[in-house]
Amino acid sequence: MKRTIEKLENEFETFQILNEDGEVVNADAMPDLSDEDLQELMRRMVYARILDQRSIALNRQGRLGFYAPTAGQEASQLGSHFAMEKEDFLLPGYRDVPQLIFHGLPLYQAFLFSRGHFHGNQMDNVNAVSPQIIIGAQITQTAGVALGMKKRGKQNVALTYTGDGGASQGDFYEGMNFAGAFKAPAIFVVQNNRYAISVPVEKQSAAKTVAQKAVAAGIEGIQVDGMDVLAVYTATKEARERAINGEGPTLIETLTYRYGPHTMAGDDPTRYRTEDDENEWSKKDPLIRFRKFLENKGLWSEEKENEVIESAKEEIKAAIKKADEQPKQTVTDLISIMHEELPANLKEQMEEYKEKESK
Ligand SMILES: Cc1ncc(C[n+]2csc(CCOP(=O)(O)OP(=O)(O)O)c2C)c(N)n1
Repeated sequence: MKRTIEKLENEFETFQILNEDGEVVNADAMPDLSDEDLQELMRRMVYARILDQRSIALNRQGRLGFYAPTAGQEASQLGSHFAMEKEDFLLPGYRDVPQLIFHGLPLYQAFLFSRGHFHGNQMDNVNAVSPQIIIGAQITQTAGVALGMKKRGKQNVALTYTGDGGASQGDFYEGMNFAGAFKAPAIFVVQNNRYAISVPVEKQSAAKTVAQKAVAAGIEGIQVDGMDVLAVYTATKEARERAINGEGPTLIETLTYRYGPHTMAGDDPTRYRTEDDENEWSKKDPLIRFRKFLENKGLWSEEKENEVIESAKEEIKAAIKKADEQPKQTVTDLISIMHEELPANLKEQMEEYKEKESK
């Protein structure tokens, strides 16, 4: 029995294209991306890094509410998202705001989501649901959305994100099993940043890799260097092609790290992570690695990066201003958006609050 597990686990090698120095170590797997695409990938990662820094500052100033830092995870988040088409359906977790923005959600709405304002959850013309807070719930939802797409004959996928903690939940196995049984066009991206808040991945599961969990569901699984944007993109692109060709779902485990705290609600990573560990991972930084790769090709410069940083800052400033200008939400707003036709108890409450709010 033990030998079976060992044999299986050894099958899951980490897929990588760029090493820490930005050198191509797997030329055969190099994706077919234009120079503009490569630059766009870098632009998105730089933008996300700036958005993260500004969101943390805004949170500290009391101008944002819930916020889960993203620095360190840019390649996992934006490399995978880059393989998606606009018509594909995105089911993000709470840390996946950058993907949601690049899928079409205006930034001011992402800020409203952070503040708990209902308009932040209104996905008008964006094929997505708002970020999931219930760990693992998005996996079963994704199986359902993907099956729906298949039944409608669409050539699209449903893609979801969770963390290693999510991969330790019951919903995770259930969702993958269901999607596998129905060969639903689903992609499950597990961003293994090594901790579920403070609980290390080794304490969550006896499995050596998250990717191997695909096997029991009868679906493909791959472990990817989550600090290598090209590897993450390539794995996701292939998963998407397989899914729309009717070959079923894929589980993608990206090995990554969040530099910041779990959320801005008081988590202190120094209580469960060592400085050595943090230093080790910062050497793997996805931006440094990809910047080196692009600079060697003459596709990136300090000047270009500064332009991206400045325009990101301007965009963020304008978006927070727009978020500030939105009308304060009322209870009647909340009630009115929940149902097409209100049930009797809510009709009653609606009247009650209309009265209160008119004063
Ligand atoms: C069902 C459920 N249980 C517990 C929580 C509390 N909780 C919030 S975040 C979190 C850790 C999740 O870790 P992981 O899935 O690895 O994602 P990460 O935050 O590292 O991106 C937990 C346990 C929750 N939100 N939902």
